[in-house]
Amino acid sequence: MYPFIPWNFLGLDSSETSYKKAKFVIVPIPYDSTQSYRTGSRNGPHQIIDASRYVELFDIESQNEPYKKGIFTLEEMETIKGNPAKTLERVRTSIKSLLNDGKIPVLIGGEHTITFGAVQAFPKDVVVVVFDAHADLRESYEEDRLSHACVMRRIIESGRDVIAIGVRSMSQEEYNFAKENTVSIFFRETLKKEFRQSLTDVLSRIKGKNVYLSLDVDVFDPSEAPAVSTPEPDGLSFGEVKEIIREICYSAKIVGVDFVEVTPIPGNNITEFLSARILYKIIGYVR
Ligand SMILES: [Mn+2]
Repeated sequence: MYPFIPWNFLGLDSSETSYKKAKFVIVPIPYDSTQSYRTGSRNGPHQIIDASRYVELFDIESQNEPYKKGIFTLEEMETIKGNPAKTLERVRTSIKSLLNDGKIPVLIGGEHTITFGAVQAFPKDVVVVVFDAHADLRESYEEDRLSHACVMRRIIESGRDVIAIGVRSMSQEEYNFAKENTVSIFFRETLKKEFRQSLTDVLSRIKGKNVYLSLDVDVFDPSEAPAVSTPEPDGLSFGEVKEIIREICYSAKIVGVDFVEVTPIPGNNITEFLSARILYKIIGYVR
């Protein structure tokens, strides 16, 4: 037992957090190396965990305290800034060891590249549901195949299914690739016009399956989550994302989660608090 309250997600007392009893393990990965526009997502994990300490433990929607399912926070992972391949291998082996212990890993990034490392720790039948303003389907970006802008392409090539939600920006090359490979993309525009039908379609694809949830914070509207590298206008609201995630958690078996690309703006903590809130909602929804 710690002699003091350790720094952890939600600021839980040491008596309320143990690795052995935890269902969820928070994995902070302060990695950014290929981020292209505004950089600094390496500071995301620390800032999100800091914000989480001010999130109310009681959840009005479920009328209980979801942290009682058991949450343990790991120390920040040591990453290798200039070497995505080695960093991803480190992520993969860490996640693998958590899975061997029967845990649900909850990664906090860092840039989106880490998702590729994490997903490789899961069997090929896992469906990756990604919330993102971008398709991340490029063959390479700035001559780097392990750029954050290529992460979903690498995951598809690894033989895993990807469902992308909230996309509102992509290149011609990505559009063609998505068409040729029948990648399931639920565009922002479609979600706006046919929210109910889109949700039904998403659920029919993941029902009863093992799902890995990946959230790029830029899926949200920049007015709700400004601390992102590339603030694409016309994003999803907190309420919309929450509703889709809730229904996914109720229909599928969530085996892993990540939340990436928060790029803190000094003096503005809106995004970090929203991030902590949605992560706690997900922990509450997972069965
Ligand atoms: Mn993105």
